[in-house]
Amino acid sequence: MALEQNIAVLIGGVGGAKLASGLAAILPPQRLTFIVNTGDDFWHLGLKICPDLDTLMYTLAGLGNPQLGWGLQDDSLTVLTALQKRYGFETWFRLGDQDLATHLLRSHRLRAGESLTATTRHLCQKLGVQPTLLPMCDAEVPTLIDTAAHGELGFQEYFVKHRWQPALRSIRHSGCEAAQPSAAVRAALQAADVVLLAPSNPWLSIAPILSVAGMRELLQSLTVPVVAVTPVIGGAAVKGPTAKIMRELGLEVTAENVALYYQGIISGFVNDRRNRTLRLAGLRTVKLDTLMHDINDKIALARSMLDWIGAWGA
Ligand code: FO1
Repeated sequence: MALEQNIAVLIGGVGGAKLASGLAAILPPQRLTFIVNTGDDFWHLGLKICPDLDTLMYTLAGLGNPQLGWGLQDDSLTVLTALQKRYGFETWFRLGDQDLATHLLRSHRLRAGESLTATTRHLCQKLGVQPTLLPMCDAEVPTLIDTAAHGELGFQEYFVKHRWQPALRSIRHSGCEAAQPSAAVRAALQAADVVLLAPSNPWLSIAPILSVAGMRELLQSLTVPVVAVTPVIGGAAVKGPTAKIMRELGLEVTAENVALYYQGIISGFVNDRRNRTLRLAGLRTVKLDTLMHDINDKIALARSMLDWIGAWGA
């Protein structure tokens, strides 16, 4: 893979952050842009929480909590404990003291009229994160999950409070029709030599990005490789609710069904060597080891995927 090529990555969640680490380890940071899901975002205790932006930012800054996959390593819960013990304010959403600094500063800057794109750039700069992190858009497009047991839930209510256990009936991206890719997102995609869809949950983490009005058309207008990485390995998801959601949507838990979900957007698909071979008209596929345990696995997957794509043109 020629290292002077620009890579843009659609990404969200913990699974995507793993591949991000591998890409960031082998690519010059000025060649790497992440377009991040903000459908998980919500206002909580008067603060704007952006889980997927923060997970990626902390991970790339080397500050992420490796056990949890989100939040900051070595954080504490003094403020949260005071809220609960002194004021009886129970919250199911665990916010660490140092993590709160991020939410306080971001909320302050947003309230001062700065865009989420500009605020994210400021936070990344302060943390020394060199690749570019772009929210998918600057408008709020909250993901809402309709469930049999509790009706419609906000994303974090579904994912954290109810631990993604309620059966999911449908998902909607509120405000997506009025949103648009930011100028920075548009520029990054048009400058990309390769676009990747990270092994994030397609329905929860990538779908919100694709729901932004004009985003699908923008991706379909590109003439460069657009390649997804399977989040499904051996009929299961590596982590989180992907497999459960596929079953609840009446889909067999296969890489084919992920590739079909992305049909019309992707020209390539990185399948896992444990999965059965995938054949879809017009789609280039390869089988790689997509299970990432440590940084070496992440680098190996990033390198082998970019080498495979780099050989397309040959
Ligand atoms: N996930 C949990 O399972 N429990 C939590 O209490 C929790 C708090 C939290 C705080 C900040 C943050 O950036 C992420 C947090 N997450 C928590 C993870 C978050 O719900 C997920 O990472 C994404 O929304 C889904 O990928």
